[in-house]
Amino acid sequence: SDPRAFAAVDLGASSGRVIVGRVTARSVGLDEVHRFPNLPVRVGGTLHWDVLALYRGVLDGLRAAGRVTSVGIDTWAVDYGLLAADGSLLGNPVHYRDARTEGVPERIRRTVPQAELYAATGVQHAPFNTLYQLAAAQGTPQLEAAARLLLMPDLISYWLTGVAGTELTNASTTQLLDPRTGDWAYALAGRLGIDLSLFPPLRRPGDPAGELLPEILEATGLEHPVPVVTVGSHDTASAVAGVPADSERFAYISCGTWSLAGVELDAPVRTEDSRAANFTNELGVDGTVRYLRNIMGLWLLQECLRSWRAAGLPHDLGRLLVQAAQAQPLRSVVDAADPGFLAPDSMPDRIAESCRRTEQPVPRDQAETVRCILDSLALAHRAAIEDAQRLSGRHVDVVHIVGGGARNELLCQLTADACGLPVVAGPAEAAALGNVLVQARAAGVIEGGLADIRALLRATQPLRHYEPAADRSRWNKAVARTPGAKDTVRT
Ligand code: ADP
Ligand code: LRH
Repeated sequence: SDPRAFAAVDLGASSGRVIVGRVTARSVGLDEVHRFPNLPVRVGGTLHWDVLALYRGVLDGLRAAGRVTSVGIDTWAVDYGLLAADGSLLGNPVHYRDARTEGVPERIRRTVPQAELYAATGVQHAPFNTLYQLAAAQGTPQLEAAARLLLMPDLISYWLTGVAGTELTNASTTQLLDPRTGDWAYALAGRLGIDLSLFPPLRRPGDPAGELLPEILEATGLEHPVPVVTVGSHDTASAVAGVPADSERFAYISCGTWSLAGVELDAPVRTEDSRAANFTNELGVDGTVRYLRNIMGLWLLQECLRSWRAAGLPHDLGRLLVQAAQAQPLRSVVDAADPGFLAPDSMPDRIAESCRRTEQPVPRDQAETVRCILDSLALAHRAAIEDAQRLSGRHVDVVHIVGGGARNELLCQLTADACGLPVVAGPAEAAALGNVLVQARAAGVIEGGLADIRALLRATQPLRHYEPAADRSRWNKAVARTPGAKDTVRT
């Protein structure tokens, strides 16, 4: 039969893209119809997302997509827009890297101890969790005036359809949801004075999310009706659905601006050990739990490139990676899970400073800085995958790397070597694929569960295989140089 087309809107922290997936029961083809940069803007001392530029990118992408069966939207987690009673946006959404949550977790912990927060939500401690952002916003005119809060993908969906909802996988990143019940953590929110009625009703991947409004059809040249389907609207949920695993015994690294590394489970792990190791239990597609750790990821590299470009230094990623492959391995490493790397700016200096602080040689040139970042990421990947297995009891034989980082051959090989496990790299656009295939299932084009979606991906997507080097001793020794890598809770 003829393939059916589905549009995935996938907004990542570094770029937005609209990708058309053409799907039959046996085939999946992707066509990237539009990609646009995601450039945050600092104004009045606050770091914002340029949400209207992103929205324009979405509209341009939908126009370029042409006739589609449906549209699905996923973006990064935790951030939100506030709406007035008339539906207008109250101010520009704040970026999760903004400093407004500084000191807020400490304040919250005086009301609700960390152990209770973890027991109620299963969410890691990270300063950008929606819970802390809302606590930081308490008493501001915007929050006082707000009638509704929409998480980023739900905001885009609302603008396209006029229908408001809160998608579950992304809601699970707010630190306001109980992952056992899949419903809000009412008691916790009550104690903190957070008004859960701001969130519109929960909806799940596969649920209908409305239809493109007449004005959108006109702006994009699409023909009525075009349904919007709820997908795993947290990009990492869609990316993990898009991992081409062939059994339960796999670890994944959703490797883009962040590295999200862990395993897929049936139920959350909320032990004290798990909390201390800063693992999070986010909800996935089809009732799964994404048990993972946040690692700074390629952000470290993106920020170095941005600094070098501004300084007039070479900043071609491909060339720097070739040079980094020739640089001395494991000369110095940093803790790639350290929240000290969260904020933007002067990344090469901060990496040098971290090396100095830990009494390691400071990178002497750009290639050594890139090598330091990639060695450090490989070590952090290893720590997360070892800890995930130990803490969950789920053992793995293979590491899947998906996202833009799957295109970084050096990083994939270093990760295989550090973990002592084979790495399967790809697809780079796993989030778009997870998004498209959940839509295709809702439309009846494909059937079954995540295992069937993954079998289809294995059969259709080009993947690269990396075998680990036989000798891991260098990596074993390097672990001692990143004492923080195991204990990422910064209290
Ligand atoms: P996000 O969704 O967070 O915006 P992506 O999954 O798109 O991130 O990954 C972006 C990253 O992927 C880039 O910062 C870059 O490091 C890496 N990447 C993309 N293409 C390549 C490539 N051809 N070679 C090496 N790395 C690449
Ligand atoms: C990756 C991601 C990640 C979150 C972070 C805020 O894009 O969604 O899963 O922790 O952004």
